[in-house]
Amino acid sequence: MSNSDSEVPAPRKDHGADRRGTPVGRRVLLGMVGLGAVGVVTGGPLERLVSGGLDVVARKDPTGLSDLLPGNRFRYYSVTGSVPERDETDYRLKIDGLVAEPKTYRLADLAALPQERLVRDVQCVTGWRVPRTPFAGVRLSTILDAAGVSPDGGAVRFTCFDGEYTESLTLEQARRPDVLVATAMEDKPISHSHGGPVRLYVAPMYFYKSAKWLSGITVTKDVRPGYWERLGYDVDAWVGRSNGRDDAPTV
Ligand SMILES: Nc1nc2c(c(=O)[nH]1)N[C@H]1C(S)=C(S)[C@@H](COP(=O)(O)O)O[C@H]1N2
Ligand SMILES: [Mo]
Repeated sequence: MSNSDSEVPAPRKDHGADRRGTPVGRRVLLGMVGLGAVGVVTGGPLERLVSGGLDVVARKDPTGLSDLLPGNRFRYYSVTGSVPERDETDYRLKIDGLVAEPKTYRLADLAALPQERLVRDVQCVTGWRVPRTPFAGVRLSTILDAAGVSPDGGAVRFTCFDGEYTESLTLEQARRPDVLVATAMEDKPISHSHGGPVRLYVAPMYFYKSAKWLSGITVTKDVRPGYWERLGYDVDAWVGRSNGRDDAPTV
């Protein structure tokens, strides 16, 4: 595993969970970024998950606020212990499923397509946030259009070359202009730690939607919940309007 970026702490398999002394309990606390408040979710999918014994999602910083203090820093996340490195020689992105023409892209193919740059706030559902972070790459809609989505296609499933992480969007969400197949972050090629050479970037949603080490885009009929979504997070992960929050959107 490459974890060489100086600013990134060790990987946290449990999505920021602090195993030291955080009670795994009946309540799941989510830090409320910006408001400085703490949201409590009871009786929702996360709680059912906890009582069902799968407590990995609940075991997080109970306030999320401590993560805010250092400020403006990304946390490194990977659900797997090590991830292979891929570069221009061996990176491939495959689009398949309910499309007229499956395709495989290399980095140079992606670079040849029209590029889009967005500058928005990044927000992890556990509470930390990095304001005004540039991402650039190809709109996902460009890649979907090039493959020709079949009339029965209704959703998109994303897979990653870590072999484990998955994500999903409805086709309507996937076609938004602020959803990118990103090759640059902070105006540099995306580092391995941040999911390079290519990650998904879903600007209006919590950062768990932005699958790192993207290798597959499959058009499906229905949404298939992704890795964290099967563990209780919302599939529709709009910032400020999901995962137990109903504050105004922040992006
Ligand atoms: N493949 C993969 N993508 C992933 C994750 C992961 O563990 N594996 N974690 C998600 C979560 S919860 C967050 S907050 C961001 C973290 O991105 P970063 O490591 O670049 O800060 O990646 C998202 N995409
Ligand atoms: Mo996250």
